[in-house]
Amino acid sequence: MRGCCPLDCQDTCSWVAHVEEGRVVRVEGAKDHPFTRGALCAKVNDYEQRVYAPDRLLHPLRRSGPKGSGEFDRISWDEALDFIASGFLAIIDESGAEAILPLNYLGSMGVVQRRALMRIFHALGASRLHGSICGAAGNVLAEEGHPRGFDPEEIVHSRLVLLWGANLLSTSHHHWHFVDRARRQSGARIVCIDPIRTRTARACDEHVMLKPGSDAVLAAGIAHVLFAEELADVAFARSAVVDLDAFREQVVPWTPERVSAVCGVEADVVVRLAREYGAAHPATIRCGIAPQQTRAGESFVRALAALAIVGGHWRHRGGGLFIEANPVLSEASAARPDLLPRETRSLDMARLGEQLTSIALEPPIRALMVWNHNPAVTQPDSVRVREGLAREDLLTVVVEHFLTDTARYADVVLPSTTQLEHFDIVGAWGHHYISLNEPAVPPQGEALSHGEIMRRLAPRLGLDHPAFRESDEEIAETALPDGIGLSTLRENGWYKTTPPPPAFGDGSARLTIAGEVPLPASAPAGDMLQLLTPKSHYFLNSSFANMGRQRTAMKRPTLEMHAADAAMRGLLDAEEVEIANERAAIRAWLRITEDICPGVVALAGKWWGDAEGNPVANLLTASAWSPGGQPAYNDTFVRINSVQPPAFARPSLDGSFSSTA
Ligand SMILES: Nc1nc2c(c(=O)[nH]1)N[C@H]1C(S)=C(S)[C@@H](COP(=O)(O)OP(=O)(O)OC[C@H]3O[C@@H](n4cnc5c(=O)[nH]c(N)nc54)[C@H](O)[C@@H]3O)O[C@H]1N2
Ligand SMILES: Nc1nc2c(c(=O)[nH]1)N[C@H]1C(S)=C(S)[C@@H](COP(=O)(O)OP(=O)(O)OC[C@H]3O[C@@H](n4cnc5c(=O)[nH]c(N)nc54)[C@H](O)[C@@H]3O)O[C@H]1N2
Ligand code: SF4
Ligand SMILES: [Mo]
Repeated sequence: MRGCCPLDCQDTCSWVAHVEEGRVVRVEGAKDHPFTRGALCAKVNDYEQRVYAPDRLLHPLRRSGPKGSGEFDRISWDEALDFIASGFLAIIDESGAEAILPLNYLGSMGVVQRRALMRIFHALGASRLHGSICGAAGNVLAEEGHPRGFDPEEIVHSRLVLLWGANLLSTSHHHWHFVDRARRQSGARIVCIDPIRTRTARACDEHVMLKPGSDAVLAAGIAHVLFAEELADVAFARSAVVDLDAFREQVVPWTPERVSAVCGVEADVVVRLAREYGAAHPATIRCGIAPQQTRAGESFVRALAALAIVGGHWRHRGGGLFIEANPVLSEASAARPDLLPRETRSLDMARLGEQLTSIALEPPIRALMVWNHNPAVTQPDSVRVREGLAREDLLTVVVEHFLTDTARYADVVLPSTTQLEHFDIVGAWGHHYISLNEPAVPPQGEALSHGEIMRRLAPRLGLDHPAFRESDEEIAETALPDGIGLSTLRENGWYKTTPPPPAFGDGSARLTIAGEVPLPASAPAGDMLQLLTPKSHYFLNSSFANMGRQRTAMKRPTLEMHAADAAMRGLLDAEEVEIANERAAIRAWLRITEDICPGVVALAGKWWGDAEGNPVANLLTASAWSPGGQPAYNDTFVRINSVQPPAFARPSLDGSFSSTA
């Protein structure tokens, strides 16, 4: 059966599910899909294991113990939905519908799984949601009109690819294929700019190791050389932006020597990079997500957008800046915002901890329905998020596949179908294909698709608009562009849409590229190190952290540290360490390496609190955002201490400490 991967990944692969005697026995990447090219990734190539996992949620649950304890009793769907409906209606009566928050993210990118339930909350007049806990900084630039991508298959025409804080071989290896083809076909050079020598960095022609957060300075240095050596495409830049002179002024002080002192990159490397970047026609900057995740996220993206414009690379096919690409799909309309009874407030989804604990919010949030999201692990400042989720007066419903850290705080847990059990269509944020997903097997246990949950819950809330009677296929169809129906998608299992190419540089200059050149965040104390929390090879954010194979492959929570930093602290390879700051303390095993920038430590993988050492990285991150709302996960500094039994402090799930000494 033809389907596709629903996960929050730029590759959105198409797959074929092989069914024998009513069970999926294997999923394999669609061989005829131009982007998937027959391969899934190390996370997903046994997705059927997720369907039949022993810890899969298969029926509704109602809390029987304290919040967060994970103690539940099995209940029926009727009991669960009646309980939710009466709870919501009582809250609407007392505080108004805006006291209810539908909290969802990208656990599944399917149109039905993501949007169907929103129809209910729109019709009720509940609070809406905006913002992002991923790449909000890039979104800010896009809202200003900056193009942030093109058809990634065209990257094969590029002559120089700068993978700027992007770890493609782990996070989107189908994209790597096209980058590597540029190298094999036309001798393109591939340079990785990353504080860590990642799997991807090792596969590139060059790895430039820089201090985290110093990227805007490096970009300013490159621009400085482009202007100084007359390598800038001034005519193109002038036709695209309104502030070229201000930008040129801004980079004048950033000589290669000054850049070198800030970034830790040799001055002659800065000069050489700039010369290569000026000479390549075209060059592409492939901008990743992690470097956006600082208080200066927007300045980082603006600096890269500026380089692409000043270099004139957008003139050529396969050149410019690539952050993301989307097919033509009107996903939001499947959520039926037209059902809103009135203008309602919209809350920033990246500030959940603040919103659940703030006394200023009027009305306060009294009910949450969570789907496709594990905020207790993935939102910044999870100490505060968990404090909010633990509120006795908060009615929390979590729709999930598994009893995640978040689901443990729920009053009611509802079991969701997985991608092999429901119909859906999926857009993409890394290419231009709309993908079809046909169910391969019926729902397991009592799991329901989000469309079906909508159809059963809506009448209990007194909602009887025809939108609440639509089938999952009809819900999906609402998002499709004119002229494309499900029958079109069924021909191949996908359909490539081609959005118009970025229109700028046509003389109607309107963009801005000047701004500040932020310096990297500095440690609050001399003995503290900067904590990075990059994506892991085998987990998809916190998804799969409970799955046996993926967890075995990850071995154990591992903190990477430079040998010089370890020596200074007398720490030994493979020993257990405490990672602590004023917020919390978690534990991991040390890996001493030369492959990370000194002064920096990295904990890959969004582990759940049930892993040994409670290695939930976001217990350490602050409630801090860029001006555009980008969570600043990377602006986190920690102390690393050896764990000397028996005198170690072990944080509980809510971040408080209990001494085991
Ligand atoms: N295997 C796997 N794949 C995934 C995911 C996953 O969890 N696991 N998650 C998916 C999601 S939601 C996303 S957003 C994408 C993210 O995809 P990527 O952006 O490729 O992944 P990240 O690990 O967030 O960051 C990439 C690199 O940025 C580096 N970096 C960190 N700080 C800085 C900095 O200040 N400057 C520079 N230049 N580099 C820096 C990190 O060391 C890391 O190697 O991946 C998607 N794909
Ligand atoms: N410190 C730190 N924090 C980060 C990041 C970081 O790099 N460092 N990365 C950030 C980024 S880039 C992102 S995108 C976010 C990701 O944050 P989240 O969106 O919370 O990502 P996941 O951890 O994958 O959680 C998604 C949940 O959705 C569930 N799910 C999947 N499919 C379905 C479905 O069909 N139905 C239902 N009901 N549930 C489903 C999964 O089981 C999983 O528990 O995290 C952010 N947080
Ligand atoms: S996670 Fe990404 S690479 Fe892996 S199967 Fe899904 S879409 Fe493909
Ligand atoms: Mo993300």
